Amino acid sequence: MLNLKTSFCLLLLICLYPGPLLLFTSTADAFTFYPQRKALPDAPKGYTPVKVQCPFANPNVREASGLSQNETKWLQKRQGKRLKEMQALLTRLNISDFNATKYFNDSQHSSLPNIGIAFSGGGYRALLNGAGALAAFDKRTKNSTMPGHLGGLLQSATYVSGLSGGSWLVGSIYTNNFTTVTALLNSNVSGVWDFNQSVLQGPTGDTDYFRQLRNSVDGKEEAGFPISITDYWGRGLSYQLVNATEGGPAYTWSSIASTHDFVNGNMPMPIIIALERAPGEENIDLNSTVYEFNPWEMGTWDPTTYGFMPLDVLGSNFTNGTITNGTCVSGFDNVGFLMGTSSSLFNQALLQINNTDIRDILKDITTSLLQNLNESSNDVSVYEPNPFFAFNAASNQNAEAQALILVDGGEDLQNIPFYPLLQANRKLDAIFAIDSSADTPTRWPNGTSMVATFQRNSNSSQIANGTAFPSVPDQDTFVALGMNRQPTFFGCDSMNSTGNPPAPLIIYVPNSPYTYNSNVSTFTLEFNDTERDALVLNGYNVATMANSTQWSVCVGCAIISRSLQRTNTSVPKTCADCFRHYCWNGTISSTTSKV
Ligand SMILES: *[C@@H]1O[C@H](CO)[C@@H](O)[C@H](O)[C@H]1NC(C)=O
Ligand SMILES: *[C@@H]1O[C@H](CO)[C@@H](O)[C@H](O)[C@H]1NC(C)=O
Ligand SMILES: *[C@@H]1O[C@H](CO)[C@@H](O)[C@H](O)[C@H]1NC(C)=O
Ligand SMILES: *[C@@H]1O[C@H](CO)[C@@H](O)[C@H](O)[C@H]1NC(C)=O
Ligand SMILES: *[C@@H]1O[C@H](CO)[C@@H](O)[C@H](O)[C@H]1NC(C)=O
Ligand SMILES: *[C@@H]1O[C@H](CO)[C@@H](O)[C@H](O)[C@H]1NC(C)=O
Ligand SMILES: *[C@@H]1O[C@H](CO)[C@@H](O)[C@H](O)[C@H]1NC(C)=O
Ligand SMILES: *[C@@H]1O[C@H](CO)[C@@H](O)[C@H](O)[C@H]1NC(C)=O
Ligand SMILES: *[C@@H]1O[C@H](CO)[C@@H](O)[C@H](O)[C@H]1NC(C)=O
Ligand SMILES: *[C@@H]1O[C@H](CO)[C@@H](O)[C@H](O)[C@H]1NC(C)=O
Ligand SMILES: *[C@@H]1O[C@H](CO)[C@@H](O)[C@H](O)[C@H]1NC(C)=O
Ligand SMILES: CC(=O)N[C@H]1CO[C@H](CO)[C@@H](O)[C@@H]1O
Repeated sequence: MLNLKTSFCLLLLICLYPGPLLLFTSTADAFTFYPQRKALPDAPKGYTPVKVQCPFANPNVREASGLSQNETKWLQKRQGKRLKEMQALLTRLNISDFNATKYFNDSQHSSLPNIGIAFSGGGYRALLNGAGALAAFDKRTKNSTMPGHLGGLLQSATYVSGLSGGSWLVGSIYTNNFTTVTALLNSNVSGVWDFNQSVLQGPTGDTDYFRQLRNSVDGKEEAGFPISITDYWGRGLSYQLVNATEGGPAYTWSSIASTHDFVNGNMPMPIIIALERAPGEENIDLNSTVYEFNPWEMGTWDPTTYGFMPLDVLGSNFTNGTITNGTCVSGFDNVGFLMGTSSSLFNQALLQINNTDIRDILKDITTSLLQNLNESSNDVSVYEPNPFFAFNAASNQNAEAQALILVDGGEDLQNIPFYPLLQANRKLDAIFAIDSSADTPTRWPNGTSMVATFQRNSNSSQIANGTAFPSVPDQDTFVALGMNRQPTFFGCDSMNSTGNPPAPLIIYVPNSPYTYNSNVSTFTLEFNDTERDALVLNGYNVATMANSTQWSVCVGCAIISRSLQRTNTSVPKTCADCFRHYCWNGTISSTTSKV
């Protein structure tokens, strides 16, 4: 499709025309082509996936034995851009006895720390608390480069990951041209992030919204692709997160890979995750296969399916990793569908709608869709045809399944999306983990997600495949030592980890009340602007510890910690003090002081 669009652009000399170019307007066959400049809404027929000639010769599924060529090439671009950002950030963070300009010039390129930022699930609470942290890390946010602030960390990062509510944050930022949180919150201009009306009401609050949801999902079904509640859920989310007018039906995740600024390495790489439900499996165990969606591919590093497929041809009929007849599918990887998949636990919200007119419009949801599902399977997202059909048949639990079933990324209790950031191929040095989980009865985190990821990776011989994750204590200790109320570093000793060390350093940042009681329920779907903004501001304060200069310098130390080891540089005294203060030192405390 790209070639087609480019040729139209050249042929008609309308490359500067900013809007969609309507070539056909009959309802049945309305194809909308966009000029290259605005690359995101690139699906050929809105939400309906279409069969096309394969865009390149032999699209195939590859073994997960390393990074894709695309990622490797992109990283080279990104490294160049990050160098200056990292120097500027660390200079601002002002670590005494450490000259960032000198350090990164003197040593090899490998000294540049690789940073990832992970945004947990937890519905709108996670979206908004995460947004506050993202704003704090973004140097474009007003005042974020003043002393005690952390602006520039986003610009220095290589990866951002999101799961469930965290995937809404990541997805919304990237489909809105990597704009700022501040701009998105200005709903009158951005047209998104208006949560006054919930996703169960829609921006207009009338039944027309539900007719639009219905129509787009019908289109997909009529084209021969089995649907699930997630299709409706994802379409609904898109009106809040992508575009309020029509929910951006043509926005695909793979198109992120062709946006100009991303190609040039000007921003981190976004990854969202979901979990596999193996045939017959009801509960999602810790050993469930985790799938990631990055701009080029979807797939898993787990030694089960252990493969990646090219995302832009998701929906094509692969058998044992290949397409035999040159026919591909385009437009299946809709951003709303992917965000809906990552957050499919919320599918059940749609089932709560009691208005009979609306239920009538969405009758699929209550009748035919659920016929074959029991109550515990409302959360499924159907990827059919299964891209991994007959692939790695000996270990792939879905090798014989026509459909790949994915569910909410947090259902295995690993609510922080560490998974893509722990892969040794990605060589992460530090991961900022924004935890907006509701673990305790009063809906604050208590380390459950950290414990789950530690447990999964402890089982090295099997699903974890040698992945390194720092040792962490049990939840009682998190609570007793207050590590659920203020940031803590895990893995200060890089060798004290699961799998094959070194593990990245984890900067664990739990949601806690600074300027607002940000423990709103996961299933609160409606926020007025005052509450919304208060949650975001609190998230900013959570990440900066209310603009503490004592904390910001220690964030700098966490960033360079692994690099200092690699280059055999002695640890500046300031940093040694930081590590004494913020590192979990191995203490276990089973005093059960529940919050
Ligand atoms: C840091 O190092 C650079 C390059 O070596 C040097 O020009 C600069 O003066 C140093 N800054 C400080 C504050 O010492
Ligand atoms: C930025 O800082 C200035 C000076 O401290 C202050 O007056 C202003 O309100 C701040 N703006 C924001 C958006 O925080
Ligand atoms: C996207 O953002 C970049 C960088 O801010 C800007 O140069 C570009 O014009 C924007 N593109 C669109 C389509 O708004
Ligand atoms: C939102 O979508 C409508 C059409 O559905 C389009 O006219 C408008 O430009 C889009 N808004 C943005 C900010 O892209
Ligand atoms: C996960 O564990 C369950 C129960 O122990 C087991 O039945 C299942 O086969 C395991 N799955 C994988 C992928 O190892
Ligand atoms: C991970 O699993 C794959 C597939 O089973 C295997 O080939 C590879 O060697 C494993 N890697 C590690 C580090 O164990
Ligand atoms: C998918 O491809 C396989 C192998 O070429 C073929 O046997 C099968 O019928 C195809 N499925 C569909 C739905 O076209
Ligand atoms: C290739 O297979 C697809 C189904 O997977 C089918 O719709 C299409 O007609 C086939 N194309 C050819 C040229 O056989
Ligand atoms: C699947 O493909 C792999 C690699 O191309 C090949 O080694 C294997 O034999 C194929 N399996 C089947 C069942 O065709
Ligand atoms: C719909 O009705 C059920 C049962 O009466 C109730 O529990 C639920 O809260 C209602 N949902 C909404 C959105 O009002
Ligand atoms: C932590 O949260 C988990 C999950 O909600 C809960 O089972 C456990 O009791 C909690 N522990 C503490 C110490 O808060
Ligand atoms: C989306 C994208 O850019 N995919 C490219 C990934 O790399 C392969 C091989 O280099 C290209 O053929 C794809 O076009």
